[in-house]
Amino acid sequence: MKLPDELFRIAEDIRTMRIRGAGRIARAAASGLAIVAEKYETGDRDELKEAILEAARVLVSTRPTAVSLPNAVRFVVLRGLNAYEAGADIAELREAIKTSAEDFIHNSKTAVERIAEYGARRIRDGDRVMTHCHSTAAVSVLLKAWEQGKRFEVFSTETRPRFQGRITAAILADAGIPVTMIVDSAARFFMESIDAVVVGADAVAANGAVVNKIGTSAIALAAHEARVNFFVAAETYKFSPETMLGTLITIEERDPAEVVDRDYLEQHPNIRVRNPAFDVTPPEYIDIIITEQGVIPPQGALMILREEFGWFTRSNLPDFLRGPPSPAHVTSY
Ligand code: RI2
Repeated sequence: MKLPDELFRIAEDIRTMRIRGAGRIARAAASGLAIVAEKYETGDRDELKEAILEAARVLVSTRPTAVSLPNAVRFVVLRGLNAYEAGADIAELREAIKTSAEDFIHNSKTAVERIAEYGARRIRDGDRVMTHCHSTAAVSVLLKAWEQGKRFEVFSTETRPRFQGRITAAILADAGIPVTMIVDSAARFFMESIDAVVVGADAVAANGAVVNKIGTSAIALAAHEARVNFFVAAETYKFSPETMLGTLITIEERDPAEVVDRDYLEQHPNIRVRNPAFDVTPPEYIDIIITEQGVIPPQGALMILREEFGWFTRSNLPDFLRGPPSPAHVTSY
């Protein structure tokens, strides 16, 4: 089976974080499946189905934490499998995959726009807002509020070790929003002067816990201590259906060389460096989750999951799309 090179390029870009951010990863995965549907050379619908499943496997194995990735792949594959089982011929099967990928990408972009609208209502004139990492959803809330004429300032963490906070700060500054960049460990120092924290999410669990960039839970703890509102902006495809069944979300650990350079690691072989990419913020520290369906308290996560993923437990998905990624993908690259 020779899958198109473009598919492997997308997978590699996700793995190395050239494509990053939970929403972007999901849209890239959907487009990867559409490419396979369009370009995989065969006249046999069974072979095309296998190629799509193999492509799905390649994509979901790239990064283990952002649930948007398997959710996007499931959305596209499930419609393809349904068409296949309904007797679609090869052209119809190609079309089913392509249109469901397009639908996912369209819905995903619309969801971010709605989140911006709902979230902007929570930003007030004169606020000082803190954010962490680079989340398209969180940034869109801030940009929308600014566009509506609200005037506020933002404290943006730099976000070690990959410095995604620099992307956030640049986008906000380009829009004219006053922005102050701080090191991650300064979050508590500044918290007493902050009115609200807005972050994105890589995954939301059934109990309302939010998995987001490492450091988020410490910021949430500091916000909780200082009685500062803590908002999460997350599309519903970041909610994890597996957690309805009690599965824990896997936290990705990345290469120690992202934290300290290889020379240092070689000079100090007895120092162990660990690099978890995400952490878990418990629901008690979260005031609201802003979704495209509306604003919910974290306790409403299960309701969203039932509505959006009621099909999950009874679907005809293959096993590898129903469980968490294998532990092989969790070790550093
Ligand atoms: P959007 C990112 O993960 C960050 O943790 C960010 O908060 C989250 O995805 C959501 O991003 P990474 O890919 O979907 O930088 O809101 O590891 O853009």
